[in-house]
Amino acid sequence: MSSLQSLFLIMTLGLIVSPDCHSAERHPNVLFIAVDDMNDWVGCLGGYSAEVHTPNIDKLAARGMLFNNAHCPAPVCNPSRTAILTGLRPSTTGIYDNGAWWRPALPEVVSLPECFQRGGYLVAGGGKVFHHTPGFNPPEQWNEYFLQVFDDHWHRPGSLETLPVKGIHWPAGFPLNQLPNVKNGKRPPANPKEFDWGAMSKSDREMGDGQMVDWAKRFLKQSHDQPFFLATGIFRPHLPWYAPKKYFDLYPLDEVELPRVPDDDLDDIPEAGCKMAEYRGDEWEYLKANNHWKKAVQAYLASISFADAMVGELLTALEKSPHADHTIIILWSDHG
Ligand SMILES: [Ca+2]
Repeated sequence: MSSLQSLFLIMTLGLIVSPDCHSAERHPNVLFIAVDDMNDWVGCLGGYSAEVHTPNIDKLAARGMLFNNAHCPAPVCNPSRTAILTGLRPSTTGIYDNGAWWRPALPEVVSLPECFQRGGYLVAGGGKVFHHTPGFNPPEQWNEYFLQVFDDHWHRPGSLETLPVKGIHWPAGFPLNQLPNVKNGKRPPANPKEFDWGAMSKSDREMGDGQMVDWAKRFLKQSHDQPFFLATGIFRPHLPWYAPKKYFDLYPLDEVELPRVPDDDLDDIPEAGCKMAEYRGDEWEYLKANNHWKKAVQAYLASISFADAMVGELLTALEKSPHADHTIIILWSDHG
């Protein structure tokens, strides 16, 4: 289980050396890329038993520093992200799940974007940086924010400000995986609204992540009076595993390998962890009973490769920008 919960980081730094460039005296910019729910199934970490297509992340790892023994602070979004963005472990904050709003619990804490803001940085964010439910991303800590655009029923303008709202949007043909329980809203799964996967007939830039990346590319094209901290939160490979069809085509179903699940996998896990595994374990049984395990793995792989393509778009935009030689790049995932 530990490999599924790993968090990895890649850092690179380019420093200005040109003597005629005034920005040599400035603090470096930071491009901070979060990828949601991505485990070690990337080429540079070798966590998947077969080939996985992550050329952009692998290229970044090759030119930077890869932290291949990093561990996530918690196996779900909110506590992991709160820990990363405040520097405090869940055992210090008391935030262990997705329901606890971090700001009222930590009124004195200075978050990472606030820290940069106080240090004279221009602080911009887009997509899912803090957890994506309402109130979890205090707007005053950003100079500019591009709200997350969802590809599923969350998708609506300004969704982070207004959730929960009326007018649920379902992708055409929902559920794309055609699983009966998902169609009928029954358990398992615990959350049938997002327990879906399939190829979308959309271009990269029509996807929610693609729209966020387009915004970030526009930000990178501009020159800025201050050094910047640009946080970009890519939502895939978080469920639902929707991605353009070309990413599914990378992984023909008959070539998809299932992960090894040892019988004693939970023997070294504390009781609380076993309860968590038990709580969602029925979803895996449901997949197997409906002949969907391989299809789910295929969709997760496709979503990883789509996220990798989004990382590539950001890196290319940075390379072409006036900031290319004076920006630290950090890539991380909150958990697998
Ligand atoms: Ca997550």
